[in-house]
Amino acid sequence: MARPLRIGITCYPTIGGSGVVATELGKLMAERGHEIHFITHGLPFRAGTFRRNMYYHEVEVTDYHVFRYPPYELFLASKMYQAARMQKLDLLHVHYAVPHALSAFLAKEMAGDRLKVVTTLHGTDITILGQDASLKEIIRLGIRKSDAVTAVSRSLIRETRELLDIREPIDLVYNFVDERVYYPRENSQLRKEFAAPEEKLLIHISNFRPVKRTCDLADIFARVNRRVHARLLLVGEGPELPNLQAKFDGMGLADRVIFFGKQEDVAEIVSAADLMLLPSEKESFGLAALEAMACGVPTVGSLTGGLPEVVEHGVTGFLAPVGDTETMAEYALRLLTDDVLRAEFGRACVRRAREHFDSRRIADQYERIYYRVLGIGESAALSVCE
Ligand code: GMT
Repeated sequence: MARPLRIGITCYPTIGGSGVVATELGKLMAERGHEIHFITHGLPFRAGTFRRNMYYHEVEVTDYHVFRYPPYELFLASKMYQAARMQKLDLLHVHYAVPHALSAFLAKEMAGDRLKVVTTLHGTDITILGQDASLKEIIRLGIRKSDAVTAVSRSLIRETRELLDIREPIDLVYNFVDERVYYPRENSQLRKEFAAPEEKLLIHISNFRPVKRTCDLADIFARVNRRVHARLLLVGEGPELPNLQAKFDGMGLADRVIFFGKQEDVAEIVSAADLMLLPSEKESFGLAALEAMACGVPTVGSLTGGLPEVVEHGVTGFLAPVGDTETMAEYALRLLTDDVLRAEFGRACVRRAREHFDSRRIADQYERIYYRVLGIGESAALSVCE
């Protein structure tokens, strides 16, 4: 390592893939000897307890009486600037463009060009917000003023270029899981708590927003249940959850569904399942599919965004067009009714997770980008840009 860095990380600290990736990356970088300063409005989900080299600076928003909408992005920018000065930060790594890249830009304007900004695009910041004409230009500004921009899939890079007309280089850095946590576990005991021996276990993990198409999830599960006895594990919280619950009640399937709510240790639960379902409308990467894959659990999901870069169709899972619940249910049944095929997919899953989404490799890529923007060492010349 050239020299340990002082890195500020900003993300949404609540449940969601981008926050999980940012937090896990922070932990990995802290283990490598870098000093990590989370600058967020709450302690990031999965940050855990005290760790060496990890610090937390809370963004507090003052509700002054003239503010109809307290300007969170300005409080964040000020906190970034203060942390940069007090902790002598080398760079800010912000996850999710809106408003984090803009706040980082303001912090850099105050701190001077010595402070570098790396922005990681995660998906809906581009694929949903980037379509909003009133936000397009400001998102472009945040991206164009960053010293480096990364995206979590090739598909997201393509969409960023198309939607926002970005010509600057964008580094492709896939998401990762920590293989010390995500690996196939012998979970027969836990499994027994959820299902009878002859029953199959399906799982879905998300933030239950409309983009996850949870109605399709219910439809796929109902179709599967007509042919095999199955149960569905639901992990996460979100606005669609009450509707989904009502839908299962209406279908007479409520007793076959187990709602877990938010869970820290997803690896333990996912390892007990036979199959992950992810029928999303959009999915720039699909971290839940990777978490399952690393535990040897194949995914059946939709052919959308970056999901085909994660799930290899016919090898580590199956993908069908968005909304095609009939085909997704058929694929699920193919795997659930053939133990040999499922075991073969399971082995391929673990292999693929280790070969393509290994945490060390991804942390190396980010580290190279950090040194590159700072102009330190050989990495100044290296690039993984698309
Ligand atoms: O909607 C979500 O899944 C949450 C969202 C987020 O920003 O936390 O997830 C996005 O980033 C994840 C981490 O990079 C990706 O795995 C998800 O695919 C992406 N979600 C969408 O594109 C809908």
